[in-house]
Amino acid sequence: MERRKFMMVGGGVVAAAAVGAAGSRVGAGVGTEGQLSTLASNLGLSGDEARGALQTVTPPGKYDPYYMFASGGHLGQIQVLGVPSMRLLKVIPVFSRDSYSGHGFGADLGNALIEGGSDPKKNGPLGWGDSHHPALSETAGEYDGKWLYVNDRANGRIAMIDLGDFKTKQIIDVPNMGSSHGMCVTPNTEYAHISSLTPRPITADGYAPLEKYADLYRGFSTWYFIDPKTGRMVPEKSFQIELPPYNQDLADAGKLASHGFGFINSFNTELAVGGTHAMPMPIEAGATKNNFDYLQVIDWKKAEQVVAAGKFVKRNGMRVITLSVAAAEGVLHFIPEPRNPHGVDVTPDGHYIAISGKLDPHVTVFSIEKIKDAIAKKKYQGKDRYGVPIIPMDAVLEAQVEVGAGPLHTQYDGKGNAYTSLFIDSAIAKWTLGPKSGVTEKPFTFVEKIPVHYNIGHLAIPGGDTVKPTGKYVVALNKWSLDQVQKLGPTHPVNLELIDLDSRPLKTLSSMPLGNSEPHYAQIIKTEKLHPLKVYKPGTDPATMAKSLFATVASQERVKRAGTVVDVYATLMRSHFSPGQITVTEGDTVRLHLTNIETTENATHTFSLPAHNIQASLDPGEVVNVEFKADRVGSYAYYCAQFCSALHMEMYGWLLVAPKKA
Ligand code: K7E
Ligand code: CUA
Repeated sequence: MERRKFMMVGGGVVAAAAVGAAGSRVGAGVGTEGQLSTLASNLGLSGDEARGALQTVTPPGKYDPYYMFASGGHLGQIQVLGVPSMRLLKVIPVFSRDSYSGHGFGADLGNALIEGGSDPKKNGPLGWGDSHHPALSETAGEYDGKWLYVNDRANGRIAMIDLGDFKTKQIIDVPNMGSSHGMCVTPNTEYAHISSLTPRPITADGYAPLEKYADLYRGFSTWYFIDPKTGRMVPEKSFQIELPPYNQDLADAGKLASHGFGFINSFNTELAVGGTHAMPMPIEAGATKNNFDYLQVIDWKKAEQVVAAGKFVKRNGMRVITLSVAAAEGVLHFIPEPRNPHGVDVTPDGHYIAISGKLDPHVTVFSIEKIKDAIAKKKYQGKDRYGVPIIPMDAVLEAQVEVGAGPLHTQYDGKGNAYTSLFIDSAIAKWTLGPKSGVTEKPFTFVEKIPVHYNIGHLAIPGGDTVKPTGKYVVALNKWSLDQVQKLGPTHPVNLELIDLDSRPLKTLSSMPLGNSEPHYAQIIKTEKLHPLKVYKPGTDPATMAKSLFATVASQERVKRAGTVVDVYATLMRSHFSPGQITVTEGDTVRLHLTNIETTENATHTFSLPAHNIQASLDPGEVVNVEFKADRVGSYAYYCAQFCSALHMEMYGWLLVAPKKA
């Protein structure tokens, strides 16, 4: 409200912006145009900079209208930002250990996820991951704010985060895959899809010499069935489709007109495996010889039927439709696409699929109607070396729009416009899908370009990959910040830039260098769509969201001993642990059952135990179990690491590990 009032002062946008940016400098901000423009000019702000500051300010105590869920790259987490303020509000640990939240440092849920979410035969135990593509759950093609899925590019894993408590609840090591990239959710969250990036041998031990690459290495497209009540992935109801050993890149699920289909880009149809010291041939050279790679079109509804008919093999517990069955049953088709594509993005109405080839200055647009028609009429130009039918590109091509150098990813504004990130140009290109855009009557026309700083990867618009984008902003997720911030040593932060979609030409509102890690993809959802918990019901186990068997109430704290196993039922409350002393004997197994009995939101405590690498964090109402072997004699002061009250410093207790009597 206040903002609007300022805006109306003689239309003095510049003046108003100055208060937004530097209100504290003038003490009580006085809304007269003269003072505000003086402020703006004293700060050396241009009109656009001042306007940007005003349009992005979220005043103290007010909420941002959008959440942005951005992946955390090789820090392995999810970052939650408010839009348009671009403030980093939370980091949700997923694949990597995190001592702030106690994820992977002794607390049972985090430990189970981190240790259990890897297959010891294949890759475990893993302590980090590389989160790339967050995918919010959807109902009827729109984000519903319930769950979030994300892939681990490094190890081929997939995770589920509950947006009730913003905690990771499930990590699955995807069988038969060693890495992953393409990740998406189908329009009614029927499936979370994850595909491999680098192929893996289908041999029993996961090894095969590179001379056997074409025969023994395979990619996979995995469809994890999602329990509609819990949001959890159910491996027994899921299936995989075997793919050639091309590199599978990004993936997107069809919607509306293309519902039931999945699209995965591929590169390296050359099957390059790199060179040796004696015969240098980098993969980048070997994998860029062909002028065309393939868009892989998967009919997942048909795949469901093929699996139901029993036409699958079981590999490492997963139901797999082999490549030959997928080709024969019409589950899999290929379409040539300009070489080395990266992004594939279905338009909000589902009619078109936009492909960006890193080495081609165009966005290539395919039509789902034409694809369906070609499949129905078996209009094929032949088969690839694995027997997969190839649909001629001409038969399904709708348009090619020249956008600039290094196009990667496309998002939509719901008003008929598309926005494509240009990595090499360091820019975003705007182009129109059709007359609805109001920009031009002519469909598939380049409109304008806005520079970004620098090397943009993904871009994100609120709802920009759903059936109903809600527009307003596009966030550029730039890999490099170069000269944009003061010097920090050779590695600079990534740089997010907020761009106003309603301005013509497009204008940058603000930039937010992020010194945390590299978000690859992000999705932006309206704040009102989420309904997070304030506190847990007393005694909740976050793994099940039900009452924990170990929940303890005040005055019921106790220590039980059975041989060398010591069970401690403890509570945490401002500002003490009960019990405040725990005495065990060297060699005992200690099982701590901790309950935070607070009922006030924000009243989080930790159980932090020095010398044992144990760190657990407990939200109000939460139960956490910690188990360890007391194999080091000594006196240890466990404490609460969260400054929770005036007597927080006093919130500690003693663990005594007494020597074993000879
Ligand atoms: Cu382009 Cu993993 Cu989506 Cu990074 S990927 S940018
Ligand atoms: Cu509890 Cu500090």
